[in-house]
Amino acid sequence: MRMVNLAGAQLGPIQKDESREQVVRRMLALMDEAKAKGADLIVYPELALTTFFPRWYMEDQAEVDRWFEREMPNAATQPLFERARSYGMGMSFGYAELTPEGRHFNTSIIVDRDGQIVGKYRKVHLPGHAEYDTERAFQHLEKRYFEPGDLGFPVWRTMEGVFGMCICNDRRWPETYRVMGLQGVEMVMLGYNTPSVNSQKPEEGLEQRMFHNRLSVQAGAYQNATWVIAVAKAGVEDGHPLFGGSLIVDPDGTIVAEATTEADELIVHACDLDATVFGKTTIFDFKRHRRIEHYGLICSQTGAVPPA
Ligand code: CDT
Repeated sequence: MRMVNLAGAQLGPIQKDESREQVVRRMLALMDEAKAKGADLIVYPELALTTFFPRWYMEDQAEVDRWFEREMPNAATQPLFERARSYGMGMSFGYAELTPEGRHFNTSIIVDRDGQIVGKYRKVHLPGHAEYDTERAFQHLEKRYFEPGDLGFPVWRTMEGVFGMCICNDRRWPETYRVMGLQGVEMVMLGYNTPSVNSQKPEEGLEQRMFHNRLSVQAGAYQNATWVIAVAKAGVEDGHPLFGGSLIVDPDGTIVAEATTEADELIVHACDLDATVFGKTTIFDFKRHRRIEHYGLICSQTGAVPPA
């Protein structure tokens, strides 16, 4: 058995005027709770340090850039790195990254139990739009503020396993998990900020939206025989509700832990990375059963093209 005592640290809402330092204090409280529960890896949401700022339309680049981190760790996040290292706990969290070259990404990192950043992922599937959309009840401007990630979907051998990351909307795309599955991923870590209301389909109920969340994560886990942890930022941010439902799914596709609130909440599960072996070597023995001669369209076109 290769056990990872895994904690998902769901964050409740972060308001626009909350500072990084205030948020980090909440993250540290969840880390303390995770330590008390025996966790050795903690996963926080997408854009964990701030409100979900892409809902706000901004034209002034300086105003945009104040939501971004220019280095990691930095003064505000250093306490997270220090406490995690003192606990011997790995961690992953998302933040808005501004590179020295002036590039903007929606990023997450994996930090090992010695406090070293061992991996970085930049969100590939950016939802929403780039210009103000008068048709929407609220904006989702990720395409305005971020470039698509340029690092692909790497995995890392660390903490006695094979770990990968993706971010929010990525979880809805089977390609995300498959590319990591083809690298033998055993644990996919992801954070999300998902509005409780679909701005383009307001009649869609919350239950349906939560169903799609579970469905995407459970399918990705089962079809690639990997653990998946998906962690929400939840609750009402300046009048805009995000749903919770953070969950841990085993390599059989079964939910083993799920959050019940829309507040700061920890979910914990002892995950055996060896539980991935059966699915990887029998049901989805990729090398024996995949028929790549029939999958060409996946990499040669984006849109669907029905016959004439
Ligand atoms: N943050 C993020 O990617 N959220 C999306 C909502 C997209 S609505 C335009 C999600 O897939 O959950």
